[in-house]
Amino acid sequence: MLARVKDVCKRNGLLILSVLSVIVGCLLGFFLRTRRLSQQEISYFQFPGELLMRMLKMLILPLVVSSLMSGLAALDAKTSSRLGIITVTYYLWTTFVAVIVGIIMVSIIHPGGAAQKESTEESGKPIMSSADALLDLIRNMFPANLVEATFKQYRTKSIPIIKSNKAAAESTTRRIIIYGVQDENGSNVQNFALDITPPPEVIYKSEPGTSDGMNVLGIVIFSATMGIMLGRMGNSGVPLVSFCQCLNESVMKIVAVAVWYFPFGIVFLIAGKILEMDDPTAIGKKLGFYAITVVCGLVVHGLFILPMMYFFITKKNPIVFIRGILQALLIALATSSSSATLPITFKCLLENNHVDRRIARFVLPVGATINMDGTALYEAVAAIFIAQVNNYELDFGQIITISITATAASIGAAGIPQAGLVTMVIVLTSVGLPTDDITLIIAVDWALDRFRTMINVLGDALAAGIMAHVCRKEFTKDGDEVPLICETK
Ligand code: DAS
Repeated sequence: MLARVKDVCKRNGLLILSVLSVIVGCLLGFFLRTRRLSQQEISYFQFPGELLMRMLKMLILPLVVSSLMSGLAALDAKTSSRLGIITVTYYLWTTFVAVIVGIIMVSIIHPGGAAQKESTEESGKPIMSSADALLDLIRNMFPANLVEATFKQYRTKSIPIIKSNKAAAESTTRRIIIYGVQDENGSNVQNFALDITPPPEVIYKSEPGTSDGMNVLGIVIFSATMGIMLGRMGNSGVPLVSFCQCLNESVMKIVAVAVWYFPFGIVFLIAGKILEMDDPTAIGKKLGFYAITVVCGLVVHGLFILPMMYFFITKKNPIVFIRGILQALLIALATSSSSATLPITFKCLLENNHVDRRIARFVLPVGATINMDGTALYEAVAAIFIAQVNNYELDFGQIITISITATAASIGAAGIPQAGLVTMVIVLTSVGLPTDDITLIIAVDWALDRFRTMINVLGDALAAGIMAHVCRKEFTKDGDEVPLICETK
C-alpha cells in the first residue's frame, strides 16, 4: 500500500502539489482578510505570485514564435493549409456552440430578474452599430505594425468604473486600462493588452516591455508566411528551422524547471487576489444567480459538450485526456490567463497526452488567441443578463447579433486576465445596451474569469487532441512519426 502511495505521489507529485496550493491559497487569502493588512503588506505578500506571472509571461513570446515557425516549417504547404482550415473551422464551431449554450442557460435561469433596476428607463441607442462593432473588431486583429503592436504598450484610455452599489463605491474605484495603439484621432484601434488595476491607493506599477496580450493572430500570419517560405526554401531554410526548434526546446526545458516553483507561486497568487477582492457579501443574491448561470454554462460546455465532441471524433476516452492536462487547468485557474498558461499546456500535451509536437505547435498558439469558448459563453450570458436587468426585451435579430458579436469578441480578446470584460463592450453596443452596466458584474468577474479561462485552455487542448487524430495519416506511418520537410530531429 505504501509503495503504491509512493508511486502515485512520484508520478503525480506536481499535480497534487498544485491542487493543494490552490486550496491553501484560498484558505490563506480568506484568513488574511480578517487580519486587515495594509496595502503595502498586501503588495509584499503578492510578490511571489507576481514572480510566477512574470515567469509565464516571459516565456509567451519565444514559445509562440518558435513553436509556430518550427511547427509550420515542418509541414508541407498542403498539410499546413489542411491543418489550418480544419483547426480554424473547428474553433469557430465550438465557440458558436458555447454561445448558444450560454444563451440557453441565461434564458432558462433568468438571473436578471433578481437584479432588475427600479427605473427601467429605455436603454440608450447603440453607440456603435453592429456592423461597425464587427468591422472594428476585425480591423483590430490586423495591427498596422505587428512589431509595435507586440512589443510596445500604449495607454490609450482608462474607463473609470465606479461600483454600482454605494458600499463598494466607497471602498474601491476600479480602473480598466486598455492598452492599444491609438490612431491620429485618438480612438483605440488595437487592443492587445489590459490591466485591471487595484484601487488607486495601491501605486500602479506599469509593466515595461512586451504586452502579454500580443496579437498572436498577427504572428500566426507572419509565421504562416515564414512556414510556407521556409517550406519553399528547401534545405537552405533548415538552419532557421533548427534555430526555432532549439529555441522551442530551450523554452520547454525552462518550463520543466520553473514548473516546480508554480505550486509555491499559486498559493500567493490566489491568496493575493482574494486579499484584493471587494467585500464578497457585496455580491449578494442578484450576482449570485448570475454567477451560477455562468458556471452552469461553462460546466455544460466544458465538461459535457467538448468532451463528447472529442469522444465522437477520436473514439478515445476524454477523461483520460483531461486528466493529462489537469496541471494546465490549475495554472489557468490560478493565473486567469490562457496565454500565460500556454507553456504548461504544451508540457501536458506533449508529455502526458503524447500529442504530435507539430500539431501542438500550431493548434495551441492559434487557439490561445482565437479560440475562447469560455469567454464567448460568458459575454453572451453577461449581455443578456444586462438586458434582463434593464427589462429590455431582445428580439430574435438581437439574439443573433449577440451570438455573432460574442463569437467575434472572444476571437478578438487577448489571453490575459479579464480580457473578456473589455471586448464585452462590443457585444453590448451591438444591441444598444448601456456599457456602464458592466459595473454590475465586475464584483464577480475576477472569479468567473478563472473558470472561463480554464474552459478556454480545455478547448484548445482538446482541439489539439482532435487535430492529432484527424491528421494522423499525414504525421504517422505504421505508428512511426513521419518526418516532414525541414523536420530535423
Ligand atoms: N482571461 C482570459 C483568458 O486568458 C479569458 C477572459 O478574460 O474572458 O483566456
